[in-house]
Amino acid sequence: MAAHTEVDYSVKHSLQNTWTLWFDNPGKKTSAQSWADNLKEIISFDTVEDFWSTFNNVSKINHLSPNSNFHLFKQGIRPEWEDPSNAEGGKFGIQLPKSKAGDAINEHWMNLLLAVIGEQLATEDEICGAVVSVRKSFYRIALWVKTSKDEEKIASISKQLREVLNLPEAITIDFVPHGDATAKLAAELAATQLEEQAENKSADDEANKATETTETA
Ligand code: MGP
Repeated sequence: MAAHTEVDYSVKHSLQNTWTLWFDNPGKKTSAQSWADNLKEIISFDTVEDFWSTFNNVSKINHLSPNSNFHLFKQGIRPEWEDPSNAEGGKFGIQLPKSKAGDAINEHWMNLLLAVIGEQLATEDEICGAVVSVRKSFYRIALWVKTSKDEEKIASISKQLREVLNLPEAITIDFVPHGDATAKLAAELAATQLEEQAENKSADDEANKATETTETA
């Protein structure tokens, strides 16, 4: 006769790290200043069971409105380029057209999360977090890592990522150092400031002209 084993459902299984889920939806394309204000910390968990109750209780990715992002990061790392753990790093991005991905995006996102929290990637120390982004015509899942310079590590993580996500060759994984994004943002900010200065100057010139005209009249 088979031995009777009792399963204790109250036992929780620890993860190696504590993870924090964040959400943001700026509603429209945002400026860098307002970006951080939109980030909302939702919950932190450190067990398999709490991961599932979180995952099962948040919106499915294909139900989110465009511009939404979920971020799952190791506790203590903010999902921003500016965080010291991200500052020298970069992200692997996989873009999936909405028309093709459909609700399969939920499975891709879940597989990425399981790989990350289950420490399935050999270079676990390099991992900062994972992001899923909903845009008008595509979804993007991304893995944020600490390095952007170690080409060997980058190639190895990319290969592992393709394996754990079971991605066909036709889907490309790109890698972008965060430095490129911050440089782009700095250039955009500088351009906006120059435009504002030019606008202020022409407003001043108009006002001066108006004063001169009033004085001569
Ligand atoms: P995004 O969502 O990473 O890029 O950043 P996406 O969807 O490819 O859009 P694109 O416009 O870059 O092509 C969108 C915008 O959000 C950026 O341009 C920044 O203004 C802001 N932003 C995003 N992130 C991840 C950060 C960040 O870490 N720090 C700051 N300061 N702004 C950010």
